Order: sequence, then structure tokens, then C-alpha cells
Amino acid sequence: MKTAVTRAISASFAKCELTYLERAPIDLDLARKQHSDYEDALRSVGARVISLPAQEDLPDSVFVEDTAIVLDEMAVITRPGAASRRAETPSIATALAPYRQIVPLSEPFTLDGGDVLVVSKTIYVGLSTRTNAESTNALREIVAPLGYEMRAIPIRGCLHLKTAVTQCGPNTLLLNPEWVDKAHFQSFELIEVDPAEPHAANCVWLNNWILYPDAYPRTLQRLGDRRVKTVGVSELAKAEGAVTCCSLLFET
Ligand code: CIR
Repeated sequence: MKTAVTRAISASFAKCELTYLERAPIDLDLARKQHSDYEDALRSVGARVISLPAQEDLPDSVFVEDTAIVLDEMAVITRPGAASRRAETPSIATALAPYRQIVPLSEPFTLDGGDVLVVSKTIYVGLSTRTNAESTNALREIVAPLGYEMRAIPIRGCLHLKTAVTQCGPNTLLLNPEWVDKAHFQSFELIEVDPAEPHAANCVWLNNWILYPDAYPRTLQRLGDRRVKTVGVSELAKAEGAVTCCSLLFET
């Protein structure tokens, strides 16, 4: 079955890292409600949710996606690009240890899980302000023996690769062509976000459902008759987060 590791929102969430967005006031109660609704949405599409307790002194710790890459064979524990986020990883390693062999990415490499899109045996890694080229080489050495092909993909204007492109069907990607070149994904059916909704490329595809922010009605229409569950994530979006970043999803 699909398992999702999540983490409750920190009391210090308002002090989150921001790269491309201006700081805006975050309603912490609403953020917690939205996060709990998100966990319910994961359950409603058949995932088992392992909800970790908040780490009150780590503002961005709700964004567990950045701390690990969970493959069928192992979990690579990342070294996040933002120094303020590096203390998030030990507890994630502990949470994943019952399910996967743990392989840490060591200094000096920096890599955020939000930059890693795994589609079957291909791993796309975004070159962002958080993930450097050296770390993609380090990751390649770890995963190549398992039969994965790794492709480093430049991105521009957004935080992570998965801000720009995510999987929304067996061979379909949802993508913002302003932030990542379509040419890297020629073998897929591509759905482009509506130009008025640049942040609309981030969705969770799970058990043939799409979990999707309720803020992008135009792009939602482009998803056609796919099964979609919308969730409100306005407060998470103010912290430059979206739907993939709040869970680590894997088969158990
Ligand atoms: C950060 O800048 O690290 C957080 N405020 C947002 C991280 C979002 N993570 C993700 O999209 N994977």
C-alpha cells in the first residue's frame, strides 16, 4: 500500500525560508487546518499516513519532501540547500528506517527532494538554488547500480524542479514551460499550466488520483476528466510550498 510520511506544522512556520516570494502574513491556525485536510485527502485516496510531530524550532519542517528521496530500494537522506533546514533530516531518517535502507548524502553536497522527480527508472534532478551539479553526480553514483538513469535539468524562476513539473498520470506530466524546458520531457504527454497560473504545475499523483490546490481553476480544467481532489493550501503557498512538498510517498 502507499504510505505517506507527513509532519505537523511548526509553531515557527512564519519564519520559513523564502526565495522567490515576498513574505506575507501566515494564518497559523488555517495552515494547520489545511495541512490536516491534506492528510485527510491522502487517506481518502487510499494512503496510510504516518504523521510525525511538529519540530517547533524548524520553521520549514512541514515540507518533508525536501529531506529524502524514497526509492523502492532505498531512501537517500538529502542535505538540504538551505542551512536552516539541515536539522530536519535525522528524524526523517529514523522514520524511514523501518521501511528502507538509509543512505545519507554527505557534505559538501546540497540537494532538496523537491528537485527530484522520479518516473519509473528515470530520476530527473533540477539544478536550482538548493541543488548543485556536484550533488547530482553524487546521487548518480548512488542510484546507477540500481538501474536508474539520472538526468540533470536546469530550471529558472522557481524554487524547485517540482514547482515546474510533476507527474499527473502514467505517462503524463503537468508543466510550466516558462520554468523548465519542455524538450527534456519529449517522451511524455504534456499538460501545460494556464499562463495566468504559473504555480499550477505541482500536483500529487497517487493511486490514480490527483491531489491539487484549489487555487488554479483554469489549469484544473486542463486536467480534463482525470480524478482530482482539490485541497486548500493558501497558507502553505505563502511559505513557497505546495502539495508534493508536504509528504514523502512510497510503497510498503
Ligand atoms: C523552503 O524555502 O525551503 C520552504 N519555505 C519551502 C519548501 C517547499 N518545498 C518543496 O516544494 N519541495
